[in-house]
Amino acid sequence: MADLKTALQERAYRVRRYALRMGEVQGQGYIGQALGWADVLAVAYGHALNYRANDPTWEGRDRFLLSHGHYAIAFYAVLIEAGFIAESELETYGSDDSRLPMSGMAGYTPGMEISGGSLGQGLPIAVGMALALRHKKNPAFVYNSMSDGELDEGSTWEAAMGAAHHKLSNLICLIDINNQQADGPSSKVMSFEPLADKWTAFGWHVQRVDGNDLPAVLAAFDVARNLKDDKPRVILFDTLMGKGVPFLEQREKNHFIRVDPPEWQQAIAILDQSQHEGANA
Ligand SMILES: Cc1ncc(C[n+]2csc(CCOP(=O)(O)OP(=O)(O)O)c2C)c(N)n1
Ligand SMILES: [Mg+2]
Repeated sequence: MADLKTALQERAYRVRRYALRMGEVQGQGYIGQALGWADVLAVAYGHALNYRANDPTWEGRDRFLLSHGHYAIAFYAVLIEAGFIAESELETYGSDDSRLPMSGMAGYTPGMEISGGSLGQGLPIAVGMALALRHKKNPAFVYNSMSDGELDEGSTWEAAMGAAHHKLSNLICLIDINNQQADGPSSKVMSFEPLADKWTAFGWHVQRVDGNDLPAVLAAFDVARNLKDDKPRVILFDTLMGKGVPFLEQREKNHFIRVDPPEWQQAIAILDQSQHEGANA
């Protein structure tokens, strides 16, 4: 178990590092979100999901929907880590003809199931996929990865109601509660607490954990995958934008964290240093 946690922690470090390198290529990117969501993605692709990196459309794969398409930089980082994309390809991030456009696009990137980004569409699509898989007696899970801003969308709650009605125990929704949206803190834009109570009332099995506490993230995925009841499952992950790079964690939070050109390499150096120290601790 200790080995698994260490291996996942190393994966999370590399996900953060790939994301920072892509950010440097373009001089921009939703890096605060990528650093905050890296632990969840590392556990998803390093432990929880069934997939074949060399056969991304394998019928038996668990489906992972990137509903918040602007998190693409984070997702490409984990696709590199998982072997869907060569590391060298990150140099093309966001450029013309790249398979790594700045918002996630199905058909461009191996492993990208949907074109997210128009927020609030992932969960409704996930409900349809989960229904279809059950109909076909395919035991795969559907994971919907989404942001707290998507809780403002009525479509999210319609889908939540439908998932419980249809007893979609093959659906696992992962929500990044970073308390940030484009127009400010989520609590100021459209308050959603008490969030666990809301999902419970909608008929879901609910867990709420620190999304940057890797052992807690791992345990939550295991609970969600192994439950024996017939409810859809949601994991609410409280995360910190910029996690792992203290000067970005402390930077005034907004949807698009400012990073000056020399800071990309500084951030990578800090990340490497803390990984090195952690490995020798
Ligand atoms: C339906 C829809 N409305 C508005 C937008 C514009 N938009 C893009 S990102 C974003 C912020 C949504 O909140 P969240 O994803 O939680 O932001 P973050 O945590 O990344 O700052 C908005 C409103 C959109 N992409 N889709
Ligand atoms: Mg948010």
